[in-house]
Amino acid sequence: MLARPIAQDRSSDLDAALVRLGLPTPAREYLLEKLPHAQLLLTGLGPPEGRFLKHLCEEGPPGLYPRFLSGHQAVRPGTALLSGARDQLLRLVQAAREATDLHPLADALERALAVDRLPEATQLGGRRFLWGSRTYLMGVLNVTPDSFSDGGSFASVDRAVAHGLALAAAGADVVDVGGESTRPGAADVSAEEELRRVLPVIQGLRAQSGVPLSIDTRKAAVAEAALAAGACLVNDVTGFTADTALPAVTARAGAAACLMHMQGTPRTMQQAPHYQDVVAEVLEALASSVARAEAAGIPRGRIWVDPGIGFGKTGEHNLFLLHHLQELRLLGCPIVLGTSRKAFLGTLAGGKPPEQRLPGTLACVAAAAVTAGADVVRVHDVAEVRDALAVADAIRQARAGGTLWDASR
Ligand code: PMM
Repeated sequence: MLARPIAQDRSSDLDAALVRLGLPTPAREYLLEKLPHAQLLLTGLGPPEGRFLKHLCEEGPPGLYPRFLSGHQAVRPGTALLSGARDQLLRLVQAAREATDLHPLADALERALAVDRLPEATQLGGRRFLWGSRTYLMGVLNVTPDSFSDGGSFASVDRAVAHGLALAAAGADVVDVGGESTRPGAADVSAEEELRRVLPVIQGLRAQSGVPLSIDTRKAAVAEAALAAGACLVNDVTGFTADTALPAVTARAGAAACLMHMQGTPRTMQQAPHYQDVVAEVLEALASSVARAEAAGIPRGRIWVDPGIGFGKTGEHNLFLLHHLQELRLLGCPIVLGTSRKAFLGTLAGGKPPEQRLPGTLACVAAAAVTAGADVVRVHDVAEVRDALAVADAIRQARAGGTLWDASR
């Protein structure tokens, strides 16, 4: 059972309105607990949950509970929409808690009402990632002969290390080192070959820079050696589904994990991507990935999630996911977004090759930052994206609208 906020007042926006009313802080805090409106999409409801919601919301005292709209049960069984203010929804959670056997419904609703809460900060190397303060940058360093946009560019260790240092100097908060291409149709690489590519680069970067390093791999053997050499984040494009030893290796090293969603494998994923509801399926798969990470002992504050743009998804799927990225907030983890130079951006711009996709990349990261959809963007062009994010993050956080908005008066 899943309850997803598909539309929700943002507390920060509502608070700005309350400031305009001249209300003092305690009154604003009280109202922010009650007023925000949310539309929750419910899926996977059983008949008892459906009956309970219908009874309470349709026959309870007017105004006490949210509005309830049951889905077409012949077409979409177990679906419904709840629409109401926070205090109405909280009353419903309380009623579900007090009923027999409705705890899963209460839990699902409670999780949906907590999406405004910021994920726990992540400590990576010497740096603290304080979510909500700005959009963080993951710089891409592919040490592969065949990645789609930069394959072969950094084939020698010296060139790769120099590029990693340049990414750090340009403002990358973490540098993601990968030795296996995951572009559509890419062939598998052995652990030995992957290690031969990435290990000297990680060692070289570690010797010359304090920037946190991430290892982009699906293999426990590669991750283990990379973590021992100084990486502190494992970026697994299979979300801990490919190598069952990878979660434990990550946990043992005290490392963080970036868990991505992919439908299929790189070899076949773009042949016929298919979803009934791409957001729901990505959400459910990522929830399983997070559960695998937690079961291995990786704490919540060290788990990042990524919808896997372009991994077993059509251009339409990518755009729909980007439009609904906020729904992934339900997982309570920071959201990583990798759209840099990807094919759908080239298509939207009339068929541009990877080296001409920077404008599309900038538009995409800026849009995600303004809507607070992403906490980390994984990009090739760190300096350019950093400047775009400086503007987009400032727009999202703008609070000084003149004396009418001044909370201190
Ligand atoms: N994309 C690629 C590789 N690794 N990792 C994460 N977490 N998210 C992504 O979107 C992602 C990834 C493929 O792009 P590349 O060839 O430019 O590295």
